[in-house]
Amino acid sequence: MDDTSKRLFTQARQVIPGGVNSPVRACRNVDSSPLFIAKAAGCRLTDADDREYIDFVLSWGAMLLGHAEPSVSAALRAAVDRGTSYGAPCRDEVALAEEIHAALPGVEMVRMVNSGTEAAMSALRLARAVTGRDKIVKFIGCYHGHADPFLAAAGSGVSTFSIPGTPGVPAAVTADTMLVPYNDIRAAEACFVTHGGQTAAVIAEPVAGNMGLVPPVPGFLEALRSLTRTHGALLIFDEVITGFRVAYGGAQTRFGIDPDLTVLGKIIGGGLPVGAFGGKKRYMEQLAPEGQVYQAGTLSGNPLAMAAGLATLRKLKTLNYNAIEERTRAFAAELGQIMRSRGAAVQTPSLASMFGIFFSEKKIRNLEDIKQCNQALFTSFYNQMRAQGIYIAPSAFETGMVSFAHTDGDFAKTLDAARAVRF
Ligand code: KE4
Repeated sequence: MDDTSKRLFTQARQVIPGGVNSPVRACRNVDSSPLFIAKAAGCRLTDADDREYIDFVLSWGAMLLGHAEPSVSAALRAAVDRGTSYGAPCRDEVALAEEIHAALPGVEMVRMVNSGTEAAMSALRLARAVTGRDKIVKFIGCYHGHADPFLAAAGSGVSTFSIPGTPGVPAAVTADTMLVPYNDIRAAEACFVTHGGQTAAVIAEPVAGNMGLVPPVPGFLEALRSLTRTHGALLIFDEVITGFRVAYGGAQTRFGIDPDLTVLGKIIGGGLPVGAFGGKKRYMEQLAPEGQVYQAGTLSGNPLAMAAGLATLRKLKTLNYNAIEERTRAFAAELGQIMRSRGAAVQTPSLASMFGIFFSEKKIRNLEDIKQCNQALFTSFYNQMRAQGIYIAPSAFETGMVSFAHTDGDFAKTLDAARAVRF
């Protein structure tokens, strides 16, 4: 069935570690192997064996419009004919920065980079420079990319492989990273009791998406804002997933919180490699060449990436976020009902166009809860759904993503596939 993918995977493993360029894609956590994708359009992927799948991964959230969206593809085709990289400023960098500021007013200035990792790493450096402090508070199960300071107990790939930290990261680097359970404001406060004067920042996914979908409990984000203000630390919102997804203005607009710094990625690149970090002008102006904090990148502000990102945001601005939220909610609720009617204890929370699938009796609040979930059931569900042409994330620690390209027919086909699953 997946002969070409299997052959390509064997070939890939000769020249690429694990046969993949990012660990979670290897599908090891669900006892499977990766499909090699030949093309994508709308919410559909076509693999190397010409089989089609309904895609609920969407390049880990980047493709909110769906794949090969016409206005994005047209913008990219036009941009290619103007050259692919200048290493100098271009008009679209300014336009995208202005578009981001207009959508997220708290982001007064923004610097483009090439990945979420680079954005989070740079935001942390800036926060440490601005405060003159070294320690940070990070939430267990949140993932901010693979820069050393964050790999103390990251979610996503590391959590999937249950590696608490990773070889190659010096203990001295993670010694300044204080880890607390997500949604546990008391634990975050305790960090400040012991290290308040040394803490540069609290970094959080305002809606956790790297341990499955875990929304903030009421008051959690507000408490982080007040705690950081009280102690002179910066609040960094990692909106790589939530930015332009949970609202056009991101989680900070949806929840009415004004972070000091914001990390962005995925959607703002329209599928091209883009990250960004931004925030209050008084902080951002401390970045070189204006200030002393060094940060740089050959391909930062790349014209193709800017064109794709701009076209994406301009299209998203015209779309109805309430409608996709309601469609995702109804779909996730019915998916959960179908699975429960077939004897599986499952939670299928949703928020905006994100949904979770947790094989658990209880509501999920943090990574510990998720580690109690039935991994075997998730693995079985994943493989039975993939065999029916439904492509969900190959890890219980990832989040389901819906695009504006998903139709009622796609949801119906997916729910029919769930009805055929044997638990
Ligand atoms: P990248 O360096 O992968 O562009 O972004 C890192 C990152 C930062 N912050 C958040 C909240 C993120 O979700 C991510 C990356 N997300 C994972 C999947 N949840 C990327 C998938 C992968 O590692 O292959």
